Amino acid sequence: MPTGIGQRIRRREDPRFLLGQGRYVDDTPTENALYVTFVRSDVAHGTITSIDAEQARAMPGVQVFTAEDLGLHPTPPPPMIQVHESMNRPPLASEKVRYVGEIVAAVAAESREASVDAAELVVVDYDPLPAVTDIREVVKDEVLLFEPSGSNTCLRIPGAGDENLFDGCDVVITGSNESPRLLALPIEPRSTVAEWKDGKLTIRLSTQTPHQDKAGIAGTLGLEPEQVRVIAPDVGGGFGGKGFDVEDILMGAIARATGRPCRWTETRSEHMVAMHHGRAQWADFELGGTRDGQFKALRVKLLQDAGAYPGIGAFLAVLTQMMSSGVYDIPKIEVDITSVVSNSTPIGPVRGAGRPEATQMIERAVDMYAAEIGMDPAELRRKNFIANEKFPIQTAAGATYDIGDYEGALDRALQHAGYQDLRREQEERRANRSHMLLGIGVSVYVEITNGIGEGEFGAVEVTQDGGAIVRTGSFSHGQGHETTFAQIVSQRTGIDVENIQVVAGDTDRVPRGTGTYGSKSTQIGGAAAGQASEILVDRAKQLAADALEANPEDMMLDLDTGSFHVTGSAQPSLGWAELAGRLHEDGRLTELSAETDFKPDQPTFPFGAHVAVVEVDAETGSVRLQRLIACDDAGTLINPLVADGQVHGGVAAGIAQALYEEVRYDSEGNPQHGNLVTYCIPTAAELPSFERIEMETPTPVNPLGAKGIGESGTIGATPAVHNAVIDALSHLGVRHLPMPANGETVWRAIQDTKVANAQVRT
Ligand code: MCN
Repeated sequence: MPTGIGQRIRRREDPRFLLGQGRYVDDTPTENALYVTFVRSDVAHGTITSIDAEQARAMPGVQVFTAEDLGLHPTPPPPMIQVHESMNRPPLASEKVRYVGEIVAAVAAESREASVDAAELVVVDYDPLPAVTDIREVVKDEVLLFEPSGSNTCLRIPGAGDENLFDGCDVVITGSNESPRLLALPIEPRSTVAEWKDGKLTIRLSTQTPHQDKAGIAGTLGLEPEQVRVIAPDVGGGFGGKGFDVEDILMGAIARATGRPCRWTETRSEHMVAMHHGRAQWADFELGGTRDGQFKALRVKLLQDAGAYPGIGAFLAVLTQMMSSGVYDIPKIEVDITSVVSNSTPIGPVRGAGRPEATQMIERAVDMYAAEIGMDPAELRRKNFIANEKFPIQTAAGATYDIGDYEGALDRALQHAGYQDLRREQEERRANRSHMLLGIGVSVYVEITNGIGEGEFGAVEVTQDGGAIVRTGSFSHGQGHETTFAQIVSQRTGIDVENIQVVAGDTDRVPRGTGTYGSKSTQIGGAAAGQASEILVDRAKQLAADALEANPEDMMLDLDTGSFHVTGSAQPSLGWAELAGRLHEDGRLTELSAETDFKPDQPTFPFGAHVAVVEVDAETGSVRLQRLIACDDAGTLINPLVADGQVHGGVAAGIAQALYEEVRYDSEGNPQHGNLVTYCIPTAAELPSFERIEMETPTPVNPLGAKGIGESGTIGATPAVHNAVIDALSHLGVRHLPMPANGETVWRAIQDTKVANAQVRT
């Protein structure tokens, strides 16, 4: 009996994870291994004057590697970012350090303890230089990180500069939004085990992108791709943060230099400065339109912090630009992008990657516009939505949205929330001068998944016992592919989900792939698995027809029983196991397999509406999230239960950004977030039970009708919660709050309005 698409089955991988039976990189057994510890800069910006490793090298069994020992070349950023070559990133710093956490040396020893002790004996002397971490300062170029480049700007896409952009507008609101620098913070930190054998490097990584890592590692170590095997075992979360990085290059190089297997697992505090951070974008916006609420033009100026070395983080603002129209029909949009380097951990994707920033910007602008013209924020949204009949539509920001029903999503969310009753309660509390203020925040979002329209590999083969193995180039670092990909194959073959094994994350067992980011796995990897299943079934019909001496044209697959027979006559029939058994006897089992690459024409654009209800104590500033209603539309859901889980995790991360999390540096570039006491993440105790409303608008972009769901919750929740806190305080005159809108921020904003109001009265 197939367990097909749309069934709410429990995740098959969960018993393994919940019972502690997951196997992660650090669980890899190795014999005769060396343990590596990295010596990292504790200075944000400085010239290296000396590295003294004598004492460390004198310890028994200790080897120390500096830049000159390994002879690795600096790596340029991905091709979409063209920078001066001085901005290429050296795996080990040799002349200058540019952020706290940059690697200066690597120490290998016989045990983890010995390598940590030896690393402490490596003395690095620096001539400190002024550090810059505030991007509004960085952009002035008064302190340069890379002098030969002559500027801190690493990506510049100027806006059109139309002086008449707001002609004909009665109202133009002006505001800004900072998306604070965040951590991805997976439970499992990064870990690498590298081993050379017979001229081949086998490297186990905690990653989201095994095949891309293979290409990257081979390229930087000067190897042929077939000399590298990447294995990603179970991965304890990635949230956008895991892909091959300088540590992995170094581990491959150190294993080659020592001829021994090498292991490294980062500590939590190391992880917090060493793995790339996310967001860190500043947006100044102007939204213009008519006094009765029709938007006419949007101008946005984006300033993106790329951190110390420009990588994909510099490019994230381009995704923000692409999604800047949000769900609205805005005829004219102008976006100006500047990405800069700063003395901080490099920026990269963190769940949402560029799209939450767009939603936060436009949803804040819409709320400000509503306040300006005195219109209900939900009503103003409704008035400006892209109408359902306009899809597919290219927005003025340049994205071509596949399909949408934004009003449908908003209606469902508002109705479920009891929006009018909430507004009445808010009025009553204000009229009664209650200090427990109620805030209602709305956000309607659209995002882009499979952002650059990539394709993916998928293969299915039948095993001798009639089960199936699915090979996919996608990789699950917690999303549940072992369940949902099996469902896709089960629906098309009638093979029971329990008899379908999903193989991913080993570049020797899966020939090609792109990995997982941008919530693209289901729509391309899932679609490829589905397509391969269909090819397989066609082949199997032919083979069954041969065996039953029937006409292949007349053969059908009965999905309920998983058996082939002639249409209209249930007997004789041949099940998968019987067919596979016969082919196996003839040495032809491999004929019962199929592989394909699925490539869609374009990305997909999931959408949804979130409503947040908060209670703010006007005396203390403390904020409590009471309710979060989420209506997220990812097209056809393969497994609504898995989708629920994805939305729950995403929403928690979105709320965390709005209310709790923030990476901070002091004026000298010292990180203030070195552990989980200073970096504040919410637990279940801080969060209410989320109220999720399902909605499915299938996309025409792939045969599954599926769009991505992995990041939606994060994108929708942050602006809803942020808007809710500001809404609670709006009658006091508060128009803006920086994120995270925590007790301190809120209390200060209330005090500021009191001071301002007192000054007005005086
Ligand atoms: N799904 C579904 N129906 C759909 C879409 C998805 O049933 N229409 C299911 C999928 O089959 C899959 C899950 O939902 O089991 C997520 O699928 P998809 O939206 O295709 O996203 P990806 O699998 O490509 O996951 C990536 C995405 C990203 S980019 C980040 S970051 C992220 C995330 O998903 N990191 C996560 N979810 C995470 N979940 C966990 N537990 N841990 C992370 O690190």
